[in-house]
Amino acid sequence: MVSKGVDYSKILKRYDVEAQNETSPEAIAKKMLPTDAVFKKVAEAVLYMKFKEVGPAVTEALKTKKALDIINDGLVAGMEVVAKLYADHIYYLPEIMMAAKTMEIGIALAEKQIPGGRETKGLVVMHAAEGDPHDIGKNIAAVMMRSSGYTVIDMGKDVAVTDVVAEVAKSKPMLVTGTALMTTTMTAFPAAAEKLRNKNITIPFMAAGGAVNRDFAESFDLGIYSEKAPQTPPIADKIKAGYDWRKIRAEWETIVGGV
Ligand code: B12
Repeated sequence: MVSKGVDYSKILKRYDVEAQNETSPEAIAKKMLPTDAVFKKVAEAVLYMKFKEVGPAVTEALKTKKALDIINDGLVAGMEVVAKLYADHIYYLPEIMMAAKTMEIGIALAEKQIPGGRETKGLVVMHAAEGDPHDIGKNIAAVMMRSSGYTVIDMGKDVAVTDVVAEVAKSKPMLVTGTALMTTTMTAFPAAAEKLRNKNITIPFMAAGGAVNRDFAESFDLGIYSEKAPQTPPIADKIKAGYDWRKIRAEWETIVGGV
């Protein structure tokens, strides 16, 4: 009811409620989703957690697009919108978990179409840090590495520093990666790198995940940084070409440029 003579501009407004009403998954998605109709359909299946629709969308996309592009430009693109919605408090944890599950169903399907049987480019050991249960980003990075022709030993999540060091000593990979999403777990990386150096192992140790930045990753010997999962294959290609951790650091921007 509006009364005459009352100045409504002086009445307290709930700006947070107003903002909530103005933003919606659809509005944000409009700005972020891929423009290509095929990739968009795949990304939307992830964004709206459509377990049953993601399979048919990926199968349809495989008729015209490459499997790796479907993963990067469709499935992961959809997950990036989900992450933005979470950051903006529009989506919550259950949506993140369901969207990740939807993405994984799609990735499993697309991955089958990536030509196998190629000679491996090299061996990589991947893990999520001791005490850290967050492995969605690592799983995406592992898919990117496998699809680019690397063999991956995925040690899983919450992997003890001593187990990482033992695995690296045993399997002699060209690169070891660690993921930390918690500030309390990222200290496992310098600890593991030191133990590796004590064994005269000098392969690059890639520190990644939301808790880590480039400064931290480069604060200990062997440490190199990767911000996004798709940056890992180009970095690995340079290691294969003979770059050590110092050279990767020196040329980091050029190596990951554009990815
Ligand atoms: C999903 C989630 C969980 C899930 C994890 C499920 C799983 N299987 O991963 C569950 C429910 C288990 C969980 C638990 C907890 N969580 Co949690 N969680 C999240 C959440 C919402 C999303 C993370 C995610 O998967 N994002 C999507 C992926 C795709 O993004 P990403 O991991 O960042 O990956 C990208 C990059 O980082 C990078 N990347 C990641 N890994 C790798 C690896 C390589 C090699 C490369 C190259 C790149 C790369 O590439 C990806 C994109 O390309 C975040 C919030 C957030 N904004 O990140 C909190 C968050 C990480 N959680 C947090 C916390 C505190 C917890 C708990 C301690 C909560 C609690 N009090 O119980 C517990 C952990 C308890 C324990 N010790 O076991 C905090 C961490 C705070 C901090 N700075 O330390 C966050 C940031 C939430 C917050 N804002 O407070 N969580």
